[in-house]
Amino acid sequence: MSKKTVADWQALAEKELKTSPDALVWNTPEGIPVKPLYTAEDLEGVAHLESLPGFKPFVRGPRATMYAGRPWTIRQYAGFSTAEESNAFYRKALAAGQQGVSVAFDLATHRGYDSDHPRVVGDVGKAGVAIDSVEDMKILFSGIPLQDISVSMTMNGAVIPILANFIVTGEEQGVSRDQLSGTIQNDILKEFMVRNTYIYPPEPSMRIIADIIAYTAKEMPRFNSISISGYHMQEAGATLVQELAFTLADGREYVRAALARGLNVDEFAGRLSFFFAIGMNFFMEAAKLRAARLLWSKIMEEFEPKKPGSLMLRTHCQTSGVSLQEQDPYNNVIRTAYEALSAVLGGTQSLHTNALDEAIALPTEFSARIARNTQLILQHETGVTKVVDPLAGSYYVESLTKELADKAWALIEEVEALGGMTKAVADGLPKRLIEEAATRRQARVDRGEEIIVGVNKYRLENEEPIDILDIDNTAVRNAQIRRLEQIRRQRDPARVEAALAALKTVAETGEGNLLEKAVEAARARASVGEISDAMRSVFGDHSAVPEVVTDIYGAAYAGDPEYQTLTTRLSAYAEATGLRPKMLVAKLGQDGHDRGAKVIASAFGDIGFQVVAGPLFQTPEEAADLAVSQKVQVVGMSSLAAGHKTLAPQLIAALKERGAEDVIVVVGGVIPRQDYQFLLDAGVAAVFGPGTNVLDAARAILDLMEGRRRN
Ligand code: 3CP
Repeated sequence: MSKKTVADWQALAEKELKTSPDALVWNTPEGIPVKPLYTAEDLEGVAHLESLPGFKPFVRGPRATMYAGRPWTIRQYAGFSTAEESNAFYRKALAAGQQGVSVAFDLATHRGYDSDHPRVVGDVGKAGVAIDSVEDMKILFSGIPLQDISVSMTMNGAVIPILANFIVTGEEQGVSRDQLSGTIQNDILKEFMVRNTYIYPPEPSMRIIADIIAYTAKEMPRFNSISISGYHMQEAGATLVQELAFTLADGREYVRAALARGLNVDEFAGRLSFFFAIGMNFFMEAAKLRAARLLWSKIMEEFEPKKPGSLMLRTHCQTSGVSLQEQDPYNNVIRTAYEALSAVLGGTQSLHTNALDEAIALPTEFSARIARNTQLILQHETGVTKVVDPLAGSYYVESLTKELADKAWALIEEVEALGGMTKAVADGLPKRLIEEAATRRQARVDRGEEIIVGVNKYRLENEEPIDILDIDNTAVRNAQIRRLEQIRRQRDPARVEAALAALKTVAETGEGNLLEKAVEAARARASVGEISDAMRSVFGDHSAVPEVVTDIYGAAYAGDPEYQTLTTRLSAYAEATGLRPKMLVAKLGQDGHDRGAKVIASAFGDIGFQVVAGPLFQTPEEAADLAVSQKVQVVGMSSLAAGHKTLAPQLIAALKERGAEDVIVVVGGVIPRQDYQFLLDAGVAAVFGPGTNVLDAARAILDLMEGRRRN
């Protein structure tokens, strides 16, 4: 029998399909045409195929034996309410098989505010644990031996006081700095791009990072100084190529910052770590991790390190938060399991699997158990740990690895041409590209081109609400305020003042290390807010100007009759009233998750609304002032960090106080069904939860406006 060729297959496929198999090519959002068949021909000339795990360029994994030698770390991100409650949660999780701790801080802490600050009333203890001082941190890790359990802390804004508190907590537990193991996220560039929990402007923020790398390189050899994160980019809507390219370009920028600080590359490079999202594109996500390792070793070669470990990309992964759905939520268990397998096949070092209810609330004990067990079952029951890099040699995966690497490299070069990532971020290119990708995706989902089971297809008629965790934010805040007052009574004010003054001097002069001085201040029991403010008084606050992309959502709907009906109705409204409908998209409190707000602002603008994109971090009163001065008819409040029950009523009251009770208030974002009635009773006109089709929301808002006009 003669050997069959690809041409033979083409002919057979054409017969089967009655058209060219080219019709089966799937054009991914990355611009990668995925063919129905890959063969040895696709791998001709692919250089990385010959490599072995543990050796550069590490495509096949950073360790020689990978999970056969030691499985990845099961590291679930968690934290809520008070330090006491979070500590109890961690201890239970560790006893039930979790292997490392990962702390979620509340947004007040992220942004360097103590719990008693008036700007954070709706945020304390909500989306993470409230930490105001060493005393809270000591409770958080009580009974958790910090020399044995590695701790990840997702902190970027208030990174100096939090790391200082962690070091002092270790000291007071009898664990010296050099024994502490773990990771601090400390990745500010992506905050300016997508996550928005920054405090200071870019330049001093980059200095903070260099100071932390310098301090940990010298004092904390087991500690990873940074977790260079693409996760939030994918969550904000980035394609995998964008996630890969911008993350690695960020990494390169941090290396340059540390070198500029006078460090030798081998002193710190081995303790740089990474963090990626793993979404539903199963093979491409695994290939992404392989491509990331390949590209990072290429980038690091430029700096001519001597140690092989300096070329090695080690990463944490988290299954995709945006892939979770509110509708038919048990589907999320299935999604997360596939994503977890993909992360493991890609060779992650550490993994968080999302809980099924994480699209709407913090995990309950029940949902957290399922999430943890998803990994335990992978580790103990499936056999996937036994063989290193089992996807190696797959025509498809190897080809994807190369294609992703090539495409990401082209984008990395584009960033380089702009002068590196700090400049590219200032120029706004990455943010713009990500927001365009997010808006395109929303249009694909709304149009049913991208299927989400239980959301835009196979939707259930009736959904039973599931039990979710609700935090009594007022009780947490009161408890935190009591402890802050106690600390202030017990500490030596002169010692605190001197430590804060010394920190301020280092900030002003650029001489010395900010973290070293903050450790002194933390020992003296200066609070997170006070340490942050000492630096704020020198560095100032960063404030971003909200920009909105245009003509992406509308373009996807070109010629669509439903879309046209809506735009015609809007024009008719404008003609009848002499006003184009005007809406303020408001973000209140310290919630910086603005993908939803940006997509809405962009899509509504295309549909025909005049949109005012409000700045981040407004108080309800500030948003009401803006609504009045801009004469909007509607305020759309976007809430993704659970502050809605506090903030929406305050917004409505503030509008009333300003005589603007006729302004329609709608709330969108991560709002549990259980809270809808509360919000409606408080005067909210409509609630748009996760999975809302944007056209449906626009139609509903127009109905409300027309209804008001008639009455
Ligand atoms: C590993 N080791 C091995 C092997 N594999 N030894 C022998 N044989 C092997 N096969 C060793 C390692 O060298 C290391 O020791 C130790 O075992 C631990 O392994 P590791 O791979 O370093 O794993 P881990 O300590 O878990 O560290 C993983 C990384 C770390 C490096 C990725 O940075 C990390 O844990 N990151 C987590 C970040 C995180 O959780 N972020 C949460 C974001 P040595 O150390 O002695 O070398 S949550 C954000 C959510 C969204 C939001 O922001 O709101």
